[in-house]
Amino acid sequence: MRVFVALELPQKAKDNLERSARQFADFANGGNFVPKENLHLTLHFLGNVEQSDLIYVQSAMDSVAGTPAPTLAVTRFAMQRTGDIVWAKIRQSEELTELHRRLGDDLEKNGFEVEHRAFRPHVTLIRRKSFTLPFSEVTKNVQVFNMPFAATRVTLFESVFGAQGVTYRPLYTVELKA
Ligand code: 3AM
Repeated sequence: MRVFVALELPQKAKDNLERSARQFADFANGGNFVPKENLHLTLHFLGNVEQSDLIYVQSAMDSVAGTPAPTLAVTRFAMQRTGDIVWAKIRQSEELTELHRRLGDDLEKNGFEVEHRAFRPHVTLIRRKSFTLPFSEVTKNVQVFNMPFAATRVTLFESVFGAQGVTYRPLYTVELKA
């Protein structure tokens, strides 16, 4: 099964991102808007993992349970390098960097491969975006709700591809210290 570990976002944060997404939609020719309930901040993408190996992912997650919850805030909207994805960029913080690093180290100790590219915390909002105006013009019309919020839940999700597109099925969660 195809899995990844992510920070869940509080409902209020998802509501605010959805409000911004609706403003982007006014300028969209198409594109896949991530459904509100799917919004998340990926910490580590693991790809295909056998069901019987999930316990090793869970034990890596257990090692970060109770560590400080990062305070997240959207800084701005940006295009990902390939140019077809719109991200809400998330401010770096020590807690977030540390959570990402510790979880990555423990996943590696348990035999998983994790990416060593620089961690660019973000929430994906739109895939295959297509706008009627240049992105720099579009963003002038999109409000950034930058109120900080605590992200207290680290969840292992399975990506399930179905007729309705991708859905993310939560398999296991650990709580951080708020
Ligand atoms: O949180 P985002 O949207 O950036 O892009 C995929 C998504 O990240 C990423 O895993 C998250 C949940 O699907 N993803 C998918 N395939 C990937 C791959 N082959 C990948 N990340 C790295 N390598």
